[in-house]
Amino acid sequence: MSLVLGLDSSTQSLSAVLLDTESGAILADDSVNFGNDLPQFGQPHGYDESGARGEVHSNPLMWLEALDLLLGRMKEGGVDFSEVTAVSGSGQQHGSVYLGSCFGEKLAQLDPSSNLASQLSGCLTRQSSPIWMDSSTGAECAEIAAAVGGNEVVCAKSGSVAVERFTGPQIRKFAKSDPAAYAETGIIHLVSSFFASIMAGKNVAIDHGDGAGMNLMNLAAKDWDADLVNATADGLGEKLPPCAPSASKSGAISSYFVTKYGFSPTCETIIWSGDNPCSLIGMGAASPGKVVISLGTSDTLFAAMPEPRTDPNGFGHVFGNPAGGYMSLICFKNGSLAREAVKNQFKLEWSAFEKEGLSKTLLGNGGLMMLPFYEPEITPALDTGGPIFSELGTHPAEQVVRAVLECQFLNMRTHSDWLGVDPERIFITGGASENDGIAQVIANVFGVPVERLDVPGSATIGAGMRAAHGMGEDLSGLESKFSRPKEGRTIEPEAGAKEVYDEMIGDFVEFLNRQ
Ligand code: XUL
Repeated sequence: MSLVLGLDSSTQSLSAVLLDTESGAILADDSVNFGNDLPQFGQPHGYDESGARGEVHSNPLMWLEALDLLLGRMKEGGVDFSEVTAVSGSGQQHGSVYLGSCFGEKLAQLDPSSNLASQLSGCLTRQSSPIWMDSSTGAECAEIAAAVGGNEVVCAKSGSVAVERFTGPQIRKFAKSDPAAYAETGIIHLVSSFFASIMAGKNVAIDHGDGAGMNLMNLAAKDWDADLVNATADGLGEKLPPCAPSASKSGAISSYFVTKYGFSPTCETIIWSGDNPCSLIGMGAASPGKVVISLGTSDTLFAAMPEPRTDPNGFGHVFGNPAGGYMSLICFKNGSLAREAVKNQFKLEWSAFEKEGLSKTLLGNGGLMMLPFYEPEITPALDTGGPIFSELGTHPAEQVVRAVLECQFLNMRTHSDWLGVDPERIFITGGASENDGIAQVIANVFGVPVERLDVPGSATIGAGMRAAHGMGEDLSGLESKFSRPKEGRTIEPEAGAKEVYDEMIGDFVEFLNRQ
């Protein structure tokens, strides 16, 4: 038996899986939902909903409280952590945590008779953490781009144009709006490296997968880019942890976890990565050839890339692939956000959502299209939300359901063209991937079969697989154990669908460009 633990700190929850990498068994899994389990923080969906002008921040103390709650609950439930050989994790990408220089010392002396949040709260130099949903840094993006010679330069260096939710522009905004607190900040972590540091009991590196989502890392050099760092904020070079390959070991687990939860003092920690790079691993898509669509709060489309190729329109990103090389990623903010808005508008259940919308309407929805952006969108960049229909008037539930789904995936198809990949199959993951109706629309719009994997959460599983990979286990062996398609759940495109959507996509792009 060889046990590894994978953790995943996402927007709405912190989850864990315990994997036996010899047998391929998932021995335990559990999750703490920030809203339901930690209502005292007043962040029902994992972030402060009162932010103005596009600001979306979370409370990092809530994440720490969740870690103690999750491990305590698993231990009480009978999980024996003493056999775990390695731990790694996945963090929501781009979010950042601002800490004083005391953080490293505090980590080395954590008292297991108390909890993480109360012992580390004094280290925060910024009480809240901007997360990926934040869209408040338009001015800072423009300033960074101008300072280095334009967005083409930012994109060629970092793999993405300057992006509002990315960490560099977020850091610049903090340095401008609160220079005193910025000056007091000794180290800035990503969500991933913050948790990884807590597990290791010392400050640890940012991996190449998540580091590429900051507009600060030079993709070719896989290190901080001096021009981008200097353009972002004064003295930033001294406040960033180093960059390192995703499989790097960071030493034995902190004694806090040994005493409190029964981990072995020899349990190794592997640095964490971002949720999309971890999902790439969990989906078994570390080598080029598979396209993955993850259906979560946001929807993302990603694939491994042998060579970095950048999006000429500036919406797509290139990150480090935790297995080595690169991956592409395109993020659509109105994923479940839009599907839920329609579900709630017509008071539907998910099962009815599928039946209501898809069995009563025809492929192509009789020409009715919708811009399915209930909130400001990332791809394409739109500052205001609110759905727009191609035809005036009120539309019944079944037509709106079909419109939101067809147009979400037409939007995804048109904005992933630049990848130059013609997938033979698409692998889907995330909460909504269980819904056959949604999977059918994806198969129809892309004209290829859609597969689901037999895993409960690809980022969490991917984090566990990365822990084993960091200990020297072969990734392809791990993929054959943990990333297997679910039997009998393949969805084939319906007859005639490809022709309908090949024709409709031109009309959709025209409709989009008219707005
Ligand atoms: C990717 C992105 C989101 C977050 C969600 O660039 O912003 O997918 O990673 O946690």
